[in-house]
Amino acid sequence: MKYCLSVFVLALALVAPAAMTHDYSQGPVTVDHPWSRPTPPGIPMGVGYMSISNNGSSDISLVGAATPRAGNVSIHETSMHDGVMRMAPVKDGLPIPAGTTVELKPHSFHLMLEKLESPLREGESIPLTLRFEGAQEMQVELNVEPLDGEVMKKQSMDHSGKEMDHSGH
Ligand SMILES: [Cu+2]
Repeated sequence: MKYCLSVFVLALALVAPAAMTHDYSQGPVTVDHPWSRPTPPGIPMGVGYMSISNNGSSDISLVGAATPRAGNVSIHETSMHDGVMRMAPVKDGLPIPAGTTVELKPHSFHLMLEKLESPLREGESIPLTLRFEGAQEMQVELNVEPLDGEVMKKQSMDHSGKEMDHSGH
């Protein structure tokens, strides 16, 4: 048992840094680790996660995004109301005040890649254009990361369940 655990930890240590490290900087903006999840066939929606830092002295907003892989990309926020998880489009852009970092992550802000023309597959890099108010547009790539391990599998099942009833993710 102990042996298995240490092999698992070692494997994580070897694999994680390569998969986790990629960032983009342009002017005052740094986008760290843009990533996505593989999508099951027949589900035309995917997600986009990343953290965006504004190292400048004036506020900016993320106002839109686009990728050739999806018909439309929306900025969403997932929130809890009376114990029910919901998501809603972020109106007027996602503010990133000067000197702060905003994380797009599961159960929080995220990009929705809508009208996917083909499933997102593990290992792919999805080109993505981020449009800002107060900063120049940026090109990044979403790494489609594997759903490996029990915790990830469970999250992914939760995720698709919620996606089906459109109550959030
Ligand atoms: Cu969403």
